[in-house]
Amino acid sequence: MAANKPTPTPTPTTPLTPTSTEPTHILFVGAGAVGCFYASRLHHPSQNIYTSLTARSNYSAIAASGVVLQTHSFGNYTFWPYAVFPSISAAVPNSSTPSTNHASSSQTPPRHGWDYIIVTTKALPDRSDDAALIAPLVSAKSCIVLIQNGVGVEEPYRKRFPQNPIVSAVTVVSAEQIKNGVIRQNRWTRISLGPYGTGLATPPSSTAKSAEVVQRGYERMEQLKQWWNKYGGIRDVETHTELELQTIRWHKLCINAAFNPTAVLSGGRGNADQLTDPELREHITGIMKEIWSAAPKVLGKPFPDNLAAPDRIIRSTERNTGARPSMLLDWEAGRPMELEVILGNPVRIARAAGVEMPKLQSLYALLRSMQKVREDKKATEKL
Ligand SMILES: NC(=O)c1ccc[n+]([C@@H]2O[C@H](COP(=O)([O-])OP(=O)(O)OC[C@H]3O[C@@H](n4cnc5c(N)ncnc54)[C@H](OP(=O)(O)O)[C@@H]3O)[C@@H](O)[C@H]2O)c1
Ligand SMILES: *[C@@H]1O[C@H](CO)[C@@H](O)[C@H](O)[C@H]1NC(C)=O
Ligand SMILES: *[C@@H]1O[C@H](CO)[C@@H](O)[C@H](O)[C@H]1NC(C)=O
Ligand SMILES: CC(=O)N[C@H]1CO[C@H](CO)[C@@H](O)[C@@H]1O
Repeated sequence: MAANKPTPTPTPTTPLTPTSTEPTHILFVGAGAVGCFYASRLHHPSQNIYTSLTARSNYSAIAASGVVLQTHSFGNYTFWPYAVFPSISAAVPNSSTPSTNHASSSQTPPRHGWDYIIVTTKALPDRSDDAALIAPLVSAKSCIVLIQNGVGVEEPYRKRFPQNPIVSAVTVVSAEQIKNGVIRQNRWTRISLGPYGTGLATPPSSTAKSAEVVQRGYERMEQLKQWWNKYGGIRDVETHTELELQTIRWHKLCINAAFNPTAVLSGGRGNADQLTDPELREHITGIMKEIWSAAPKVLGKPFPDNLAAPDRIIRSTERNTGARPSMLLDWEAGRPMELEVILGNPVRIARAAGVEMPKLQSLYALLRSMQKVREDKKATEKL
């Protein structure tokens, strides 16, 4: 890291391996279940790769004891990030607010900025503009990575950061924060990555500039894949084109837009349990079919054969008894639900492409109203 002036030498120097050059600094924004799990597999000081976290309600727990991971795939271990920050502003390079690290109480953000900013908050565009929140962290060299459910999550970042590479990511991990700073990974590790260009409204090849940004997205994505895979032991890191990744996002809606809203509206039933009720089963199948028919029209590309069709999703869900979707847990805990990215955005994006999604629209309208009525009631009680 020290800026040693190279001594002039008449012979060409041996090419440096990537690990012997500048350190790579990666910041996860949102130290929840997904963030802590993937961050812990990406911190490799021996390879000059340093991963830091911004935490919020669990800051003091992580600052004091690190992140305790109980994993199905890698056993139990404690992850000590390079640095943990109590807020986004504390992680701004050259900011004066000190952060905490177990080795040093004056850990500061990297002077030369963040190479990767990986957003693992819940996607709640109706509550906070996370692209605006991270803006002070982003410099010319930053690649923005979004590991979140839903569709349309990238658009606010692309608008705000037209020149930065963006990698869009979908994970099927099953993980939860069982208490502050303690993350349990129940099963699965797969993460699918794809670069994000201009969005689907504009063809990716529209300008040389956008093609160049996508190209840089590819390069940064390959790097991440290698680190997670080679050093982090995650075997199923998959890389895709921009359009393929969007197909995967829409495909995952067949699960998230079907079972999650239904869990809340059916009075709290888990995914497999919903399928034991014939009327609910028909309703779930109808949602999946709606997505199955709409997505190819929106994306201009059919679902590839390797993605499970609705009947296969239903069969595998039946076997996974006991699973309760995150939207239900959020509703029960009085937290906002990811309604916009799982229901609102698909309805709006499809409509813009001339496709109506009446089943999703009904779920969206009902849940949004339920949430609003409850929050209005809470606000009145407080007065
Ligand atoms: N968990 C899974 O198994 C799973 C699987 C697939 C996909 N996903 C998706 O992955 C995304 C992340 O989910 P998750 O389960 O990891 O959620 P989570 O456990 O709730 O983690 C989100 C974290 O972000 C923090 N946060 C939010 N806004 C912040 C801010 N402005 N500054 C600092 N921290 C902030 C939250 O802090 P507070 O605690 O203070 O609110 C929380 O610790 C979601 O889109 C989810 O749908 C999750
Ligand atoms: C990890 O910790 C949990 C909780 O303490 C325990 O039940 C489990 O057996 C541990 N797993 C391993 C592999 O040690
Ligand atoms: C932080 O400050 C150093 C020295 O003043 C400067 O070289 C560096 O570019 C700054 N980093 C950022 C991200 O502004
Ligand atoms: C909101 C919340 O759960 N905050 C917790 C964050 O972590 C500290 C330390 O474990 C707890 O004391 C807080 O209650």
